[in-house]
Amino acid sequence: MTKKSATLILPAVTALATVLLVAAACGEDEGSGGSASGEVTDIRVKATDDLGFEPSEIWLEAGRPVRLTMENMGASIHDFTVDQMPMVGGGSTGAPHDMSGVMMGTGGHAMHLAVESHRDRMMEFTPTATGTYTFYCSTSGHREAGMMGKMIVGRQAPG
Ligand SMILES: [Cu+2]
Repeated sequence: MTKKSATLILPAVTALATVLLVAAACGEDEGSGGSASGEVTDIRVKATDDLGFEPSEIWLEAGRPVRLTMENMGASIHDFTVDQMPMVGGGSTGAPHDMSGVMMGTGGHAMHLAVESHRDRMMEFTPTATGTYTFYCSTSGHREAGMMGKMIVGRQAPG
């Protein structure tokens, strides 16, 4: 299964990169809540000190850009981390913090979005392959306590 999808990822990424470049060249609408972002899926995830995410299941479409905002409802730092997921964008953002002994920004994550207490942060990415991917909080002990969920990426709906 992974072998088959691996061969499909490269052309998809190239096509997506082209689309993104074209989109950027066509002018950036800096307005907030503008209609130019009609193709973007807006996702809001809440992280709580109960060591959970809300929602813990996120449904996405391959090839459709996502604007994910994580809101930290708790008193301690939480993050939204995905180890492996084919995507354009993503990366690392937010405050450095204790991640079970791993320094932030040393790579190895498709996505790492760290959010301080009672703040929110946004990250943009486009999933490029269908599948189910685990996300979790990498703050020490949080994943082990159940602070995780899944992103289910399906085919983009036609039209
Ligand atoms: Cu956490």
